[in-house]
Amino acid sequence: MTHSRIEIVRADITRLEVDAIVNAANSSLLGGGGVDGAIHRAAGPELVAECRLLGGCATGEAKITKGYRLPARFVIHTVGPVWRGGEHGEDALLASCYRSSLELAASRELRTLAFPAISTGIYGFPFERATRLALREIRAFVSEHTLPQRVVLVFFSESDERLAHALTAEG
Ligand code: AR6
Repeated sequence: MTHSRIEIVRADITRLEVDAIVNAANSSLLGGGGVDGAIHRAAGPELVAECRLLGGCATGEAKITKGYRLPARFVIHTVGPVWRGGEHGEDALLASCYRSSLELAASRELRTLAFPAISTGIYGFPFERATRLALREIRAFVSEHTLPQRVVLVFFSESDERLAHALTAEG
């Protein structure tokens, strides 16, 4: 069962009108490919200018900026782990990305938050393992906090969205 406050959608995350979208960034926070590149393109050059002031971000942590030209008001930048076989703390670091982003959103009193599938693209984290972990962390957080009120898990491809729906049915 998906929690009533957790939603799974297929979308381009840069189009979503939510309080904040999460960016699957790298530790420089200065942009890159994948969803990071799409977010920086859609937000405009002011985003990288603000990111330059943040001094990077450690893996598993999160930092917030404004959303500039995005429909989202804020961007929460988090740095997922690079998959190195699963024995290098990858699960704990990915869980920490979700928790840190949710904590930051709650501390800013944000009501709606959208996540991409962090680390499952260029960083190579196995999709099913990452999605189960994301669901577990988000469910645990929302059961203990009133904010964010709604959390959206965004998938880019139809097959990823379908698989995510199947995984939510597991429990
Ligand atoms: N909206 C929603 N999801 C998207 C979008 C989009 N517009 N574009 C891609 N995805 P990735 P990572 C999905 O590679 O694995 C960057 O260079 C994509 O299908 O963007 O955490 C950073 O700077 C995949 O499921 O992030 C880092 O160097 C998911 O987003 C590195 O990539 C994450 O894929 C981070 O790699």
